[in-house]
Amino acid sequence: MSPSPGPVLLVNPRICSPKNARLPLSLLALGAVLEGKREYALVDGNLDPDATGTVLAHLDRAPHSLVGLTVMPGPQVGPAIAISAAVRDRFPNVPIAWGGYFPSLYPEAAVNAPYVDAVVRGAGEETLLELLARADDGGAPGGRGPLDLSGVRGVTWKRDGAIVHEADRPWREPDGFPPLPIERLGDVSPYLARTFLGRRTGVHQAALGCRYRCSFCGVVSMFGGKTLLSGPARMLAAVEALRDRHGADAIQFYDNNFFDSEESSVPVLEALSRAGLPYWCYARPDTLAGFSSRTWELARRSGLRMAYIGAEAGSDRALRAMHKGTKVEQTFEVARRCSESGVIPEFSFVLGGPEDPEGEVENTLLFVRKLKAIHPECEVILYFYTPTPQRDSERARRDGPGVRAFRTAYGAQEVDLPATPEEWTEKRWVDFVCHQDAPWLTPRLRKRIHDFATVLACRFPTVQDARLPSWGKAALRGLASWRWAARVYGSPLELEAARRAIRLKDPQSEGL
Ligand code: B12
Ligand code: SF4
Repeated sequence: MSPSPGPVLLVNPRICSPKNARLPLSLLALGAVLEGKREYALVDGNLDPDATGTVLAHLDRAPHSLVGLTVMPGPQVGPAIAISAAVRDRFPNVPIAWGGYFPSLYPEAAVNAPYVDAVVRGAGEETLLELLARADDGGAPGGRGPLDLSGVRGVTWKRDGAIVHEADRPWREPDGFPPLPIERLGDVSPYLARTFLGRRTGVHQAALGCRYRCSFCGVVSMFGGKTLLSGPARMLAAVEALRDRHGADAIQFYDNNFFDSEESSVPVLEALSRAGLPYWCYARPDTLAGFSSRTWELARRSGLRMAYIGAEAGSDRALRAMHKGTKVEQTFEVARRCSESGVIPEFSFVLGGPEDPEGEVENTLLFVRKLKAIHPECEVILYFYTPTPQRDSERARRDGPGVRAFRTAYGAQEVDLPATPEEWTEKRWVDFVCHQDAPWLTPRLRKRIHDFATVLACRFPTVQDARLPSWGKAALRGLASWRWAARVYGSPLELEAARRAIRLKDPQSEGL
């Protein structure tokens, strides 16, 4: 007879400082499907200074059926390794599963570690339930035999040490999932941050995926160019719950592309007008540029204050090469529309594709100056072009849509991607996933971009820094203005020193 099912522990390893912590949506989405079915607890390393100790204490108290960790590529992999290795060491029989973008994009590397039994690719809700059923069959909690996950869709696991990829699990419409059990977090105040938008900013993701296929973007590999829209009713209910039950006075939407089309956006905007909260979201230049004046007016009334817009490059040629599907004129048009509507656009760029880094970078810097002339308050985020490896479509056609179609090598020179979680923690790979560096950039070009970004950040201090007093911003502006006017960006040592002393927020690394 199988023993009774044990509790589940869901863990968000540290990815940012406590002041930047936001509601851990990945864990809450999983908790939602466990509610009423299974005992579970959440541990958030962003707030808990000793997440490993807390996890071990939970496991000490009761034999668990599973420890599940959510892992994003980059800075979260190291803390995920530390927690998983400590669990494996003290409780060798408790199954450990990783889910989220890191294992979904790099499943072979993620499972290639003694402290990971299974990785969950893509959507986690149904896969987690099936995984738990298998763990129970295997004799969990705590004293399981080997896990047998054959046939569990969306899982990559190890059978007798060999990596096995089960078929992909299709994504389900977001409206079919239960509401997030936010009250499970206890006091949510630490998650409702003071931002440019409000004193208590909540977060929500309404739709899933993105139907575009920009060649650099990890969302393409995760969702295969599909959007699953959420109805306005569910979104409004979630926003009102954040407002009325938890005291949120502003919202940050995490949808990869909040405005899918004008037609689908109008009912969403109408619903948000009823909620009456200022909000931030991700958007595309072509969609926003195509909105009618009426829809722009509705967007303004709905509370849209800031939109993070993937401008990406300053030439149509570069945009075509990235399969972005937008035109630079649309970015200018959005800057004008935002300016008229009092919306602050946060334009992000991916600088220096491998074909023409020097020319493309100079062109983009000029483009940024033109945008600043149209809308001086617009924010600019400069990343390096380090495309997330996409699925190999030829291989997918040949072998079927399985995980083998993920690339294990990268770029024209076919550089091998890391083969273990540990290798992914090396600085060069963390910089790579954070778009902070690319192998083909020369030291001169790196410095040029760094210097430009410093002058830009000081000449136009970010409105997102709600802590910095206005005298600090005025001082930075004054110091940087001659350089910006004369286009002298080289070695701005005085600005770097001033920025350090004044401690201006960096939206690029911290988010809103
Ligand atoms: C919030 C967020 C952050 C926050 C983290 C939260 C916080 N502050 O507490 C911050 C700002 C720190 C952050 C940082 C980074 N992020 Co981020 N982030 C997001 C964002 C906007 C939302 C994540 C989220 O909550 N999603 C909602 C949940 C419900 O979805 P989910 O996580 O996918 O979870 C589902 C499944 O994956 C699965 N699942 C997840 N975990 C687990 C665990 C188990 C056990 C199981 C079974 C299943 C499972 O089940 C869930 C339900 O189906 C996403 C975009 C997006 N919309 O997802 C980008 C995103 C995930 N980030 C991304 C990246 C790359 C980063 C960075 C590493 C780099 C960068 N430049 O952005 C940085 C690190 C920067 C640094 N210097 O530290 C990429 C990942 C893809 C890629 N290109 O590799 C995304 C997709 C953005 C993008 N479009 O490129 N990020
Ligand atoms: S960059 Fe934006 S629009 Fe393009 S695929 Fe990614 S999420 Fe979609």
